[in-house]
Amino acid sequence: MRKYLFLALTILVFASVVSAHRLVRLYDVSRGSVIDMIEKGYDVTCVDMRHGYVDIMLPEQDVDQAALLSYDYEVLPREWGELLPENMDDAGEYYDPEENWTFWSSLSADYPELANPPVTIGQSYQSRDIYMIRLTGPTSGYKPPIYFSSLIHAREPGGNSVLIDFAMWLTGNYDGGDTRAAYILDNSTVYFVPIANPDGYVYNMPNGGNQRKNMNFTLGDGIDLNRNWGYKWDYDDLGSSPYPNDQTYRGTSAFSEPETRVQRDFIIDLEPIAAMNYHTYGGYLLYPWGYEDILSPDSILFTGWADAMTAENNYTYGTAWQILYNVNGENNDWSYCGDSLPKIYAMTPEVDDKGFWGSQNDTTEIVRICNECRPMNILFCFASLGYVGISGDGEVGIEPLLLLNSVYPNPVLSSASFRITSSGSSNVSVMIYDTSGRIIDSFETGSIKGGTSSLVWGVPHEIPAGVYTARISDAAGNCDSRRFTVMR
Ligand code: 0X9
Ligand code: ZN
Repeated sequence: MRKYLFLALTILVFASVVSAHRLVRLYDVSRGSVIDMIEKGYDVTCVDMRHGYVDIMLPEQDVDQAALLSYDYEVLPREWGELLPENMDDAGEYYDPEENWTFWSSLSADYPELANPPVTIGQSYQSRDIYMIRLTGPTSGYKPPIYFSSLIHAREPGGNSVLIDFAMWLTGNYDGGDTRAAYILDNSTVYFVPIANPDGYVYNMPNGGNQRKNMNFTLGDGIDLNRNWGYKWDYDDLGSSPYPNDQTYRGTSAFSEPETRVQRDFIIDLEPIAAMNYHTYGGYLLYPWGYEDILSPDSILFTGWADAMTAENNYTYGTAWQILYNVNGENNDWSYCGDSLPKIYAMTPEVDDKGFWGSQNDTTEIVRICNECRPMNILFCFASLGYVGISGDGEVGIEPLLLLNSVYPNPVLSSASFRITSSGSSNVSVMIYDTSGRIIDSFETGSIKGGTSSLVWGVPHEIPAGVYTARISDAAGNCDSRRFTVMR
């Protein structure tokens, strides 16, 4: 039976002329059948093995014929898969390209001490600017960069909404409001690349919204920018296609596309410690590896982070091959691999939006997805800054490189001894934070030998009794932190 189904679907796909499409949800599909569909070039838009369904995008004229097939299926609302005519000029409640520009520019006007005006980091295939926005507080010192991106897939505006919301939350809460915002902006530099595929996004406005790839039509209908990155590019054809008209077409070579080169060069220059590359949809939180059915050396860390990050929104977490399907030439794997720069703890949320455009007429739904992703973003920043002592129960151990073993005595009276273990010799810097995340003191050691040492800190007279956090970091970016109490 299955083979006839595939034959029928194959005919449907190849017989179709480009036109309106509909999302169709097929129930009770085995993982093997999903992989078959992907290999046959179907536009598989969401896989949910927890609930036993898969969504595919089909040309509108073929949807009725799909009803004849044996799957239990449902045609999803039209607005899940395309921009409705009334929203074709402005993406409805999502932010269209102009609204993005207005929002990100106004952020620097409204919060000049926190946000820079958008900065162009390069041009797309059709010569549109790809821009970034940098947010940070006025505190000085090394403030690790954390990277956020969205719309590498041009039909996934829900991720862009989440970035806009997070930037609003960070800036709006920096002074007063939620002290976690001050902690993040005082201790890190948060970068946003809100439209990673501007040509596709601009094209989608008057054209219904089904463009996922970039607009380089030299060989087909675009290149999947999330298959064009240079780590394990072309590893195999699972979830990455050599055929130019497939939705997962990887391009003629790694980094063949200007959009991926622009992000690559910016990231290499920036050396972020962590990245959230937003996609939609499904309600997942994914992390490396994607290219093969193996766990990364940091599996325990990713599992611990993801477990805590999804505590509120209940997103399913894991590697792409555990949750969805294998992918290669993908952004996260390249960011994490450590080939071109130190490892970036890169994760991909798949926002639980209603399909691609399902919230276009419903602000409350956009607010919902933003609300459910905001705690995930906040915790991600805290976790990547080493502030949260998350331990996971993943399968693979990681070797600690720098540990803050104890603060002695604790409570501290006039001076404290921080006992640390370091895997090699390096300078170590120590920062002391209060509970709202403000840096109240800091010092740097000379070169410390590998092994165990004690760093002594005299408590400044002016600091009041209370709970504080010491955070140590070395030149390689290893860090650890520990809380302690000061008594007077
Ligand atoms: O296929 C993709 O590129 C992503 N899914 S989407 O439906 N938005 O296209 C998933 C990429 C997952 N990759 C890793 N987490 N490594
Ligand atoms: Zn995507």
